[in-house]
Amino acid sequence: MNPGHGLPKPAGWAKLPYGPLPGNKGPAKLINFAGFSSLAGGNAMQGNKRPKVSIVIPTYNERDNLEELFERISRAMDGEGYEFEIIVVDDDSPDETWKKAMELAGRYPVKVIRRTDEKGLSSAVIRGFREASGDVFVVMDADLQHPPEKIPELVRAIENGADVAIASRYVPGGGVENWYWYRKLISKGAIMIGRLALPRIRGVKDPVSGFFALSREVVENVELNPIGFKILMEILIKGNYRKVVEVPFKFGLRKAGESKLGGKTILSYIKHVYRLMRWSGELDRLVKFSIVGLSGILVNEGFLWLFVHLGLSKYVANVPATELAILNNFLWNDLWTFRDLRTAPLWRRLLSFHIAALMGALVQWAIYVPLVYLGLHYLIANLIGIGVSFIIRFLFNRNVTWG
Ligand SMILES: Nc1nc2c(ncn2[C@@H]2O[C@H](COP(=O)(O)OP(=O)(O)OP(=O)(O)O)[C@@H](O)[C@H]2O)c(=O)[nH]1
Ligand SMILES: [Mg+2]
Repeated sequence: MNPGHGLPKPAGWAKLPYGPLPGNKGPAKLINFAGFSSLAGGNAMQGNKRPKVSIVIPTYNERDNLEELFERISRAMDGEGYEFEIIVVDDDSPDETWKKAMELAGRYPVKVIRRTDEKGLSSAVIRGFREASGDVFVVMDADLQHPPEKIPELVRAIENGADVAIASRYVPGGGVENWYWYRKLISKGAIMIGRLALPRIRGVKDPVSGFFALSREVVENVELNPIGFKILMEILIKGNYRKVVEVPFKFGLRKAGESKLGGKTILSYIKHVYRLMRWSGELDRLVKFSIVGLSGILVNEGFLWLFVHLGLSKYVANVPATELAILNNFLWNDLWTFRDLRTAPLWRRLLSFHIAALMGALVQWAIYVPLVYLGLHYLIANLIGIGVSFIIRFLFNRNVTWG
């Protein structure tokens, strides 16, 4: 490999040599890509020209993995004739990963960014994007759990028209090695929550993969939030893209060093999903859905009172009262909560809404009975049932009725 593997650098980069760069200035919370220099000639994928590839690798104490990592990347990329650069974003690792990367920069096309004033996986990747001069960005871990030999396949997918190509554990042919069943369960459960709560990523099987490629345009002029560690999810919610493909891969065992992402990750993930729900307007829908639900209680009670006063039996009167409440809720959700999502025919939306209501009632009952049997106060048991039923009804309606 020759070190002068000179990639044309974007304007802002012209003066910066390969090697360590000063840390990020200022604690900007949201990193804006407006400052990106556009590439001359526009999207390289439009012509026959092969794209240049910037491989962004966040590192923290990964010193012993770097040599094999760079060697395998270079072999894979050279084998396919891709021009590429490796961008290591290191958070001033105590094991001096940055130093090792600089040493290797003589043999491989490596830019090293040593950040001393900022930490965090997502912000490291975002920083890497800012320094990248390629047409296609690839993000991967340093610990060889992401096989570098997959990179050409991901880049090819972009060349063939995808905007984002994900190395996915959860499409046929993909998988994880040596994970305990509970780690698999947590991983899949977390993904399910994300896909249900954020309909834009509903079709993506592995939206939290740390190994993926994207064309530069996907994140150009997009404000990505550097908090959190699932940068792909952030990109999939906020990015400019149409087509996502998933390429199967086997998530291997870490080669050397130790894991940085431990137990705090679940809570941090839930917070991230919440932030993205807020950003994408899904949280607003949830609030509207709740308000409509409360109005339904009033309608239900009101009609129950009316029917009983008109002489209907108390045992029967709650049936039409409930149905009227369901119709009330449907109307307001259709006109307000999900106004922009009325694509299915009215009869299907109405039917689907009733199915959700029925499912909610069954779930509420199925939670109430055993909890009361186990000795919980019946009012509390009912409240838990209502809560779970509410979530199920919201998710079903959001993803099916107005999906
Ligand atoms: N720059 C930077 N890199 C980080 C940070 N945390 C983790 N990384 C890197 O991000 C990648 C993923 O972290 P890992 O610890 O391997 O996470 P993981 O793959 O989920 O966990 P294991 O399966 O145990 O390896 C690795 O290359 C880490 O070195 C961070 O705060 N800053
Ligand atoms: Mg790892």
